[in-house]
Amino acid sequence: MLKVGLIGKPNAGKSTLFSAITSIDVEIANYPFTTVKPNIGISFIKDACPETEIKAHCNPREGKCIEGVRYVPVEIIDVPGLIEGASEGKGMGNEFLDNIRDADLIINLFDSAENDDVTSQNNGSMHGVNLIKDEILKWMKNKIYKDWQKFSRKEDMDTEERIESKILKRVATFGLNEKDIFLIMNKDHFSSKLFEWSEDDIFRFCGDILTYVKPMFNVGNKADIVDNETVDKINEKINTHYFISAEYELIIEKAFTNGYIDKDSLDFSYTNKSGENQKKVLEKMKEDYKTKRISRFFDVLTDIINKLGYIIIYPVLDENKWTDKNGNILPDAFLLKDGDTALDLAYRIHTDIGKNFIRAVNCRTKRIVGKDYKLLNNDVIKIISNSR
Ligand SMILES: Nc1nc2c(ncn2[C@@H]2O[C@H](COP(=O)(O)OP(=O)(O)OP(=O)(O)O)[C@@H](O)[C@H]2O)c(=O)[nH]1
Ligand SMILES: [Mg+2]
Repeated sequence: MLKVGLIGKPNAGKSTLFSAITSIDVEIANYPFTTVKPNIGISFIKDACPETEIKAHCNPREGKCIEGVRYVPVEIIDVPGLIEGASEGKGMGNEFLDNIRDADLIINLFDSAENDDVTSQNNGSMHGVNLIKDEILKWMKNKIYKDWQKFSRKEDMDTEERIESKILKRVATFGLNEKDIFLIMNKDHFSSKLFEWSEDDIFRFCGDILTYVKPMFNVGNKADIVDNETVDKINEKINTHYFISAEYELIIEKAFTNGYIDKDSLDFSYTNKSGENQKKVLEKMKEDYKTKRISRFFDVLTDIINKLGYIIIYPVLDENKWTDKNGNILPDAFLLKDGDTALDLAYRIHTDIGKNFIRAVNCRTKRIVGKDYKLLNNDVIKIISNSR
């Protein structure tokens, strides 16, 4: 399952957002360090479910499907707030940074309303954005650079071992594998002699981790209490167009779970349970979504996932009915990466199926495809293998 880490300064609204998108009640308060240990929950990204094409209702093993919209589960990790010096143990310390190890992508949630002075580098929301990134980079760098001279000298002496495998000894702790290191070494330039790597090179390597392996996205929260001008200014400085309101997300989620509205999207209708007060709040919110630059978090997450080249694939056993062996319709929805092949899907289902792969069927076109077939988003695929 895709794992998304929510990080940011204390009070940025991480737990509010976590609560809204996972429907798990957690402590939310207007003081720093409310969260003292990470919260882990499940949220969803949405996809048009292929069920509509076969005029049937799917039976998702995980997640759900509502009116042809498939909710594909993703894991959300709400990390306690980080402050300047966190990489050296200040505030809640750096042990929580370890949670990033599991994350496939990181959302750096910042408070768009923090300190109006968005023109200054050292104050306000910009400070929050840069501070978090700096702390993560420092934390990684410290772990890699520790005793580097001794480590690199020793590793350089071994001429047999691949450089990726040597570096892995230092970065496995961040959840990287040799493939990730290979990717970074291909995208950026580093000496093949580890001893020649300077502290700056290692900083750069860490920056590459946050670009290529665990991409970090800045998302501005509390957009409900800032004007469009502030949003524009922030956008200019850090080039993010992702602005949300965790508070509004929570209002919608609560209104929906309490049965005041019929959907958790903005095209909701009121049920007869909703009173005047609820309607007033929800109408004001709806208006703000129209006039202020606030996006729904689901749309932001979907956009990020698309940008990163994730695709959703539906593996089935019966190419006509799109079912598994028990007759469940479209039981699984897997997140894979653009460029992944039918063979990658086979391995994803099970190592044995990957090893014994024969061919696959594109269930939409009914065409037989080989192991190198490049999967397309929303493909329904049958894998034929020799394994039992
Ligand atoms: N106006 C507004 N307030 C918000 C929003 N999101 C959160 N808040 C408020 O900001 C305060 C902090 O929210 P939390 O969710 O506890 O923040 P956090 O980032 O989890 O904080 P720590 O756990 O201390 O790191 C609370 O008073 C929230 O009600 C938002 O989108 N708009
Ligand atoms: Mg919190």
